[in-house]
Amino acid sequence: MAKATQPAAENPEEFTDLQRSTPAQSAAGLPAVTSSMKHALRESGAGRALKSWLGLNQKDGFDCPSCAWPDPDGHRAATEFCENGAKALASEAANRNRCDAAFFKTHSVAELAAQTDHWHELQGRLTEPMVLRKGATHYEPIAWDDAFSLIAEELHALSSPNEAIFYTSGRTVNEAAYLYQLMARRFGTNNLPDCSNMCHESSGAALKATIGIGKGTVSLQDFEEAGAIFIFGQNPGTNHPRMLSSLQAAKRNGAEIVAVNPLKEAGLLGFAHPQEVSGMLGMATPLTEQYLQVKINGDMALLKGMQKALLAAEAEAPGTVLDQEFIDQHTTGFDEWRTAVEAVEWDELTEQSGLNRKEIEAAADTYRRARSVISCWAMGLTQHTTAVACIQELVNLHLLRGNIGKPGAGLCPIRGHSNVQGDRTMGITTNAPPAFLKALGREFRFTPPTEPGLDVVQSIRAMRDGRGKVFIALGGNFLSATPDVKVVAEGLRRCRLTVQVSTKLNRSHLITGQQALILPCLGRSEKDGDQFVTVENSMSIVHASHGKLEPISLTVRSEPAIVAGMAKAVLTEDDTPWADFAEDYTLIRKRIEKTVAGFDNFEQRATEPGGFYLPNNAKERRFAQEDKAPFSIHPLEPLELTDDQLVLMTIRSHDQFNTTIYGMDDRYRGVRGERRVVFLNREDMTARGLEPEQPVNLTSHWQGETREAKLFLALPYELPRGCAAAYFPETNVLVPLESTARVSNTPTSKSIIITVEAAN
Ligand SMILES: Nc1nc2c(c(=O)[nH]1)N[C@H]1C(S)=C(S)[C@@H](COP(=O)(O)OP(=O)(O)OC[C@H]3O[C@@H](n4cnc5c(=O)[nH]c(N)nc54)[C@H](O)[C@@H]3O)O[C@H]1N2
Ligand SMILES: Nc1nc2c(c(=O)[nH]1)N[C@H]1C(S)=C(S)[C@@H](COP(=O)(O)OP(=O)(O)OC[C@H]3O[C@@H](n4cnc5c(=O)[nH]c(N)nc54)[C@H](O)[C@@H]3O)O[C@H]1N2
Ligand SMILES: [Mo]
Repeated sequence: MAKATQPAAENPEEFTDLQRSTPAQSAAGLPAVTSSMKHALRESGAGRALKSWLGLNQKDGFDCPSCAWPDPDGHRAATEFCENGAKALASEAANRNRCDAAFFKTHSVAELAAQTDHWHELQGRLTEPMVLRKGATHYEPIAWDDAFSLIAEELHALSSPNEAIFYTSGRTVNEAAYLYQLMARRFGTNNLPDCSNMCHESSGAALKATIGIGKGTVSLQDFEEAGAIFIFGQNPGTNHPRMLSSLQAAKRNGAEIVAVNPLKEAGLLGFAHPQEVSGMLGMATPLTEQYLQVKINGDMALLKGMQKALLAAEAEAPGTVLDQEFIDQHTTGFDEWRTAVEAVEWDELTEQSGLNRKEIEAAADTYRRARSVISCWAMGLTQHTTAVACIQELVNLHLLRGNIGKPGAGLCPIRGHSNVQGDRTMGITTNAPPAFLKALGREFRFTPPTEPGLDVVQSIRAMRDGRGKVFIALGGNFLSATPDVKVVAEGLRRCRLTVQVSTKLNRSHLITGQQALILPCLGRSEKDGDQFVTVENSMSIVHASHGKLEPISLTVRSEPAIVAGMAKAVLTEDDTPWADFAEDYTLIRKRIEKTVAGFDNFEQRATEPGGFYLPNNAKERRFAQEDKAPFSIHPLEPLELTDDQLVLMTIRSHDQFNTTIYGMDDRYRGVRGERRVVFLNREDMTARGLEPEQPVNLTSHWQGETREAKLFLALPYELPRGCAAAYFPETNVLVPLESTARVSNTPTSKSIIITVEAAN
C-alpha cells in the first residue's frame, strides 16, 4: 500500500497503451458525434443518454455543465451540444455504476487512492452522505443532519472564523453560491477561494484596472460582425467546441482569424460543423488566415511588436491607423505609453516571441485593416508570472483603434467552468466590493467581515502551516487541481475536517483531514422537484436552467439545500430563513435581486427565453478611471533559462474536464491510450539524445528548489524550440506553490521551468 500514501496526482507511474497518429488538421464533424455517443452509452442506458441530450441548452432545458460558451439567441438546433458537452453530461448522467455505501464498504480509502483518475471517473455517481471517522480505513454512511452537526461542531471549535476555508468550483449554480458566501460571511470570514484563482483571475485583475469591469465586453452578435478575431492561448476545438460554430459563421461573414499558440491546435486550423451535411462528411472550413506559433510566454513581446508596427504605420500615414478621437475621449496615458513602446528594440521582441518581424507586422496589418476586432483568450495567457501585464498589453492594442464598445469588437476572456462567472457575481470572492458587503449586511442585518480572505494559494499555505483547520469545498477537486500537490496533501491532512460537496468521486475525497465528509449533490441535468436554478455564461447572460433527468438517487440533495442545511446547523443564532430558502429558490432570488446590482425583476427576467444581459459599463465605453481606460506600461520580462532548461505548459487533453478523466485519448493531437506523455520539439529531443516514445523524468526548477514527476513518454511534436507540453493534473506536482502571477496570484501552470532526462 505504499502508493496509497502518495498524494496521488502523480500516480500511478505506469504506462498504459500509447498509440500515435498524425495530428488532425480540423476539429469536430462525424468522429465527434460518434465519440460522444460512445461515452454516453458506456455510462448510462440509451434512454437516459438520449433524454439528457434533448434537454441540453434548449430554452426550457438545462445549461450544459461543461464550458461557459453562450447559447445562440435565436434558433437552436435540436442538438445544441458539442462532443465534450455530451461527455460531461454522460459523466453526470452515469448510472451504470454507483459510489454508494456498499462501494465504500468494499473499498478502503487507501485502495481507492491507489486507483487512477480515470478509474475514479468510471465508478459512477456519489449517492449518499458518507463520513470518514478519525483513524478509520473506510467511509461509512451518515445521516444528513448528523453530517451538518459534525460541520457545526468543528466550525464552532475553531479559535477564529478565519481558520475555516470555503472553496467553490465553477459549476455551482447562482442560488447555491449566493447562500454559500452568505454563510461564510455570517460565520465571519472572507475565506472564499475559488477555481477562478487558478483560471481567469489574471483576466479579471487586468481588465478591472483598465476597462473597469473584470469581464469581457462582447456578445455572440459581435462575432457575426467582427472584421478580425484574434485567439490567444486557447484551444476551442477541445475546450469550447461550440465556439467553433461562431468562428465559422464569423469567417463566412468575412472575418479574418488569427491564432496565437505554441501548438498547432486542430480546432484552430479548421472546423467541420457536425450539424451541417458538409461537416458531417468531413469537409472542414479552414479557420485561420495566420497561425503564429509563439514561444510559451512570448505573447507580451508579440503584442508589443504589433503595437510598435501600428505606431510606425501611423507615423507613415498620419490619421489613418489610430482612432485618435477614441484615444482622446476614452483613454489616459497615451503619450508616455507610446514613448515606452517606441523604445523597445525589435531584436528583443523577435527573440522573446519566437516570431520574425514580418510575421508580427503581418498580424499588426490584419489588426489594422479590420473595421472591428475581437480578441479571445484563455489559459495560455492567464497562467504566467506576467499574465496580468500581458492581458493589459492586449487592452492597449484594443485601445489604439477603439476596439472596445462598438459592434463586432471587444475583449473576450473565454471562461472555463459553466458558472464560474456567475459565482463571482454572487459574491464568491475573497475581496468583495464594499457596496456589495454593505448591501448584504443591510439585507441580512449583520456586519460582514471586511478583511480580505485567503485565495487558493494562500489557503494552501494556511493549511500547511496549521492556520486553516476546516476545509469545505462546494464542488471541484482541490487536491488535484492545485499546484504543488504534495504540499496540498500535507495541508489537507493537517485539517481537522474536510468536506466535499460533489457529484463524483475524486482524489479530494481520498486525501483528507482527520475526519472527512462526502455530501453528494444533484447534477444540473437532474430534476430538483419543480424548482429551477440560474447561471451566467461567459458573455454575462443570466438564464434559468431546468433539470430534466430523474435524480440519481433519493438520498442526494441539491446544492442550495445542502448549503442551507449546513448554514442552519452552523449559524444557530441567526434569523435567516435557511430552511425556507432550501424549499423555495424564488426566496433566494428575491434576496439576490435586493443585494446584487443588475438583478432587478430577477425572477421574471430569468425565465424569459434566453435570459437577460447584466449591465456592462465598458460596453458603453465607461472605463476604470473617471470613465477613461489607462494605457498600461509594462517592461518585458523574459523567463531566465539555462541551456538545458525548457518551459513546460500544462494543458488539457481532448478526453478530460479538468481533473475528470473521461478517457485516455487526445484525438486531435494524434495521441491515444496514454496520458503520461510530454510533447517536445524534435531538435530539443535530439539535443538530449532522446528517441520518440522514450521514457523520461521531468524535474522543475524554481529558486533553487526542484520537484519531480517521473515516467513520461517523450513525443516529438511541432512546437517551438525550448517549449514543452504535458497534461494537467499529472504534472501538477511540478508547479511550485510560490510561483504565481503578479497581482492575481494565479499559479504559473503554463510557465514551468523544467529539465528532461531519460529515465532508467
Ligand atoms: N472539454 C473540456 N472543456 C473545458 C475544460 C476541460 O478540461 N475539458 N476546462 C474548462 C476550463 S475550467 C477552462 S479554464 C477552459 C480552458 O481552456 P483552454 O485555455 O483552451 O485550456 P488549456 O488546455 O489549458 O489550453 C491552453 C491553450 O493555450 C496554449 N498556450 C499555453 N501557453 C501559452 C502561451 O504562453 N501563449 C499562448 N499564446 N498560448 C499558450 C496551449 O497550447 C493550449 O492550446 O476550458 C473549459 N472547458
Ligand atoms: N497544472 C494545471 N493546473 C490547473 C489548470 C491548468 O491548466 N494546469 N487549470 C486550472 C483551472 S483553469 C481550473 S478552473 C481548476 C479546476 O479546479 P476544480 O474546479 O477544483 O476541479 P474540477 O476538476 O473541475 O472538479 C471536478 C469535480 O467537481 C465535482 N462536480 C462536478 N459537477 C459538479 C456539480 O454540479 N456540483 C458539485 N458540487 N460538484 C460537481 C465532481 O465531484 C468532480 O470530481 O484547475 C486549475 N488547475
Ligand atoms: Mo478554469
